[in-house]
Amino acid sequence: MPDERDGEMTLNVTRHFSERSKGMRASEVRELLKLLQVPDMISFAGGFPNPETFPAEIIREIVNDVLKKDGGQALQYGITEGYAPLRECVAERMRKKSIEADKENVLIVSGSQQVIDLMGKIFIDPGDTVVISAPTYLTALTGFGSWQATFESIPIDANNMRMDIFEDRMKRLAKRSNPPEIVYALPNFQNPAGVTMPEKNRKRLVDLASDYDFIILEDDPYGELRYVGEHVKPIKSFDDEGRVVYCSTFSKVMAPGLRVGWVVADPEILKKLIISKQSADVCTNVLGQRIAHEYVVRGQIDPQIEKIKKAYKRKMELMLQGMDEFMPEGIKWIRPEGGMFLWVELPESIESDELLKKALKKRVAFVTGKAFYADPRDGLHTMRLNFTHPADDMITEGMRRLGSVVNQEIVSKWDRSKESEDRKIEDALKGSLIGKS
Ligand code: PMP
Ligand code: G9A
Repeated sequence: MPDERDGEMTLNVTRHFSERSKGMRASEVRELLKLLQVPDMISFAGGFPNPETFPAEIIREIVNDVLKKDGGQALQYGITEGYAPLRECVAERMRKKSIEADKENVLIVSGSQQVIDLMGKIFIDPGDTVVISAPTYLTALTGFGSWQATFESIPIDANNMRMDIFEDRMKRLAKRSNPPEIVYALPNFQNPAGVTMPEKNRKRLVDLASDYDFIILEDDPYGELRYVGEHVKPIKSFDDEGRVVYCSTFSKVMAPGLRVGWVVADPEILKKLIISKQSADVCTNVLGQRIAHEYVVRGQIDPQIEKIKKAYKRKMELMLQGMDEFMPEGIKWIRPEGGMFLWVELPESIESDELLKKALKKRVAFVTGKAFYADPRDGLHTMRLNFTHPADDMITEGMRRLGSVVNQEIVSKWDRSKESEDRKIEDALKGSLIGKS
């Protein structure tokens, strides 16, 4: 029934929302984006590529050529599976990464974000379990969460997901009537903590998938962005049962605005993903796919990756220098080997929520660590810093501002705890004979 107020019927829309939508959670990164328009704001918040790396001129030429030669097709609806020559190119690139794939195993998607949604749609019934690392990519939490998944969180260390804890948890969960459906893994330069899974853990994960009968979603948007150390083979390359679904994207190595990503899966899973994509968006942006395809066949992608790696390595080093220079004692961080993020642990006395409010006033933004946990009580003293988006000099300036906010917070916390200690001493003195003659 509509509500009646002053004799007029008003809509109470809340009661029309589905149960599913009631549990949906907004992405903190997307919300913070709105603040970033403030002049002088230096943002370490969104996982944004640096716009100066975008190959706008080459894309302009490609768009011209494609529209001149084939405008009729490039502006038409495409098939849901994706532009066949692009699927072919992607499969070839996958084979170079030791993933056995041909065109038929590849679906082009509207950014790899869509894969999380489609995987939720095809595998998750309300209450089904998705195993995640803690912390994990926040839009995986909101994405699987919107399909009413229940999360099992596995802590991380410098080697990504803690495999000892993972195995113990699997043993326990296997006894339940509905053991985990999906393990969501981010093996390379994980978002948010920047940590990478060693090869032996990747192999172990695949063995465990077989033992405990779950599907792995391997999300790999950052794999190409390694600045130090050696490339590690994808989890999918160890999969001979078709249990691993691999996805990646052109967002971080070309331009995220194109919204072109891909997924590699065995035919049975791929077919379901395709059907579920049909009703999501019919097909991926066709012009975007044509641009990505031309970009690859014109031999632009590998030099572009090299160029980006060089710029981001420098930015990462600038941020690390800023940490060394401006952060007080007691702050810990993980040195990433690639990717886009630095994960910072603050002392127990500092909550990153409070810190963010103060940092924003000093015109520097970050994402609070708790956004990356399924349990809202976790990660209160952590934060994620993105080093790829700001200009080089802004990284140093942003670190100076952030360092001063952290220092002030530590001093004011110390002052407050000293004040309360002082009060206790004063109270104790009142009742004692010290100083009384
Ligand atoms: N997965 C992870 C871990 C990400 O960090 C991102 C983007 N920040 C995505 C998926 C989605 O990227 P896109 O949709 O642009 O391909
Ligand atoms: O803007 C987005 O949603 C993409 C970036 C994600 C992130 O900051 O992790």
